[in-house]
Amino acid sequence: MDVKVNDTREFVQVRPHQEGSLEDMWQVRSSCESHQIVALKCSECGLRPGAARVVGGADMPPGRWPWQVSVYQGSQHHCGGSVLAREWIVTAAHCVHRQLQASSWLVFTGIITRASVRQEDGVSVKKIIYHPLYNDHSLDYDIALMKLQVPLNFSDAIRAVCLPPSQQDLFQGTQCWVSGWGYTRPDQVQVTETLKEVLVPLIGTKRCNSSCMYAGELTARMLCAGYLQGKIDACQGDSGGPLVCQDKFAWRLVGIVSWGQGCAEPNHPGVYTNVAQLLPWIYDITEDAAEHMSKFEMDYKHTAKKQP
Ligand code: 4AZ
Repeated sequence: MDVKVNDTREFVQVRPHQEGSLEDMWQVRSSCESHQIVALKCSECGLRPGAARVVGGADMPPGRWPWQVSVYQGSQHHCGGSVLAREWIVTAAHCVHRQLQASSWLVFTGIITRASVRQEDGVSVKKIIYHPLYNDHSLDYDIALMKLQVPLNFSDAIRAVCLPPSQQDLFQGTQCWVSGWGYTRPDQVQVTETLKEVLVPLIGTKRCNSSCMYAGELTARMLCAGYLQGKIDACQGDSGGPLVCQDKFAWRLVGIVSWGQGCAEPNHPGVYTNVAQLLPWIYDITEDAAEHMSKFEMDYKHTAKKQP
């Protein structure tokens, strides 16, 4: 049912416990005396276009990872990133903190193959903000936001990813995906031509921080994903890009490619920025919390408020 309210200064009041049809329960009001406003908004993040097709076998169809962007410094791919909203890209602080001049950067969206990139299609950056607690030595708080000069036009190939809820049990073994144009062999110092993806299961932080792995180097702002036997991992050039996990509702940005000891080495899985730990900062900077707040997050806030 559609409820048409003339302009944004009007409210629809829904009376609880009233018999009759839904229409009878709606009352249009010009103020909200209870000060209890519930806004409903269609959430469009984290969805792939319905009709993605694999053309010609192994090539990745555009729109498989529609939030994946390539962040260029000058005319070179420098890092990955993800679309959070029409005007916001999220990437790693270590990708950008040495060069905060916005005009040095360009963002390319909706691409799979870098050869198809025309410099003039890059979107200019208005400002770059990295986390105030970012530590260049430990890579703690490895997150940065880029505000774009012009909002993106969303399409089947360009869409936003959802953020994770602040409280979610992410179990060891959860199957997540990392994508990027980074090195495909640790000894081959070259970014790839086409976007690659790999499935990487999450690894518990306790385990990843054990003496045979990262021996206490991981902070609460980090998480691990990958394989103890090595062989499959993110690598240089993937930094800043997305680690996404799918839940019942959508794909969510659980991690940002951050660091690791080498690439794909045994007992040294990829280390990712733990996005769920940095949500207040992201919301604060983008000033648009409700836009990409997940259903879980709303539920959580709701129940948290109810408690005395
Ligand atoms: C890097 O140098 C880098 N194996 C990114 C990811 C990983 C290692 C290094 C994870 O940007």
